[in-house]
Amino acid sequence: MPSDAQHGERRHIAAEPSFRTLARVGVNDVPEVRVAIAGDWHSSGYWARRALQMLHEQAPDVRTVLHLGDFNLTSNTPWAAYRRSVVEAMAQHGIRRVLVTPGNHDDWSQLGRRFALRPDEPYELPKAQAIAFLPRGYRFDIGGRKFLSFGGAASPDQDRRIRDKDWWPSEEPTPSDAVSALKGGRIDVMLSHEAVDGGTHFVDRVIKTPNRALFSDAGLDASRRSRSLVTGVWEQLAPARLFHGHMHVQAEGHHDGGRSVYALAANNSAGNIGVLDLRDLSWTWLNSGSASGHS
Ligand SMILES: [Mn+2]
Repeated sequence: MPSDAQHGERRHIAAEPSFRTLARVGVNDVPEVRVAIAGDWHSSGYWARRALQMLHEQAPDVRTVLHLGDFNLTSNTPWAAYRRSVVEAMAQHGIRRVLVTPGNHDDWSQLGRRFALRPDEPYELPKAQAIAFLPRGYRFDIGGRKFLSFGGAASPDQDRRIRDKDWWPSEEPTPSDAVSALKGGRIDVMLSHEAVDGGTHFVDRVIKTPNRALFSDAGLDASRRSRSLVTGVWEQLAPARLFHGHMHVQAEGHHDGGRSVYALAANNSAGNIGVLDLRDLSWTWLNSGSASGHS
């Protein structure tokens, strides 16, 4: 396997200098035709097991899960149990890698340090190397499709949180992150935690009626700023597909030029996970029970 992976990577680099095949956390010995994409899990080991079981039942060929953040990377004790649940469920259901586009509830003290040190490398968890967090602006290639991961989001309830414990200033993407993300040209699929403005009608409606009991003016300003920045990246790169989490609702929006936006719901909800066919970029929601729902 290592020599195959290396060979694949070399061939790939010759063709596409700015995209990587993720050799170290990769599945380069297996041609991938479909990948799964999942919304927020918030350290629910129960849900992670259920979602991966559902995935295995409905799409047993899938080897990669692209996670849209609020995976809840942290270092406390429930984290170890949750991480173990995810790793065990991955092994049980044939999932070779989980690549996380970080959310606002992933430990940016840890991520920020690591990404500053190695800006071009996925952060493979020391005790679970098949789970890797992607730097903001990271580009990669699976099944011939070009992906951009643009993680982070501003917490609208940041005034109720403790700085550097469960809220981090660096969770919010910056204008210079956006500039870097735009370099490297066109992409097929953008993955973000943060929502965009004008992506789906339902998310736009949710944004218009914020929970003012939880969210301060400053928090809502930060959220607006972060969303508008991610919206700019999305509009300028104009990918065929954008997938985001953060809003905890399932929605889809279809735009000119065959471009679509999918908002993924959080753990314990329908619309948390689905399958993207890399041949034609078609998307199928996976739901418990037989129906595959649309909102
Ligand atoms: Mn969340």
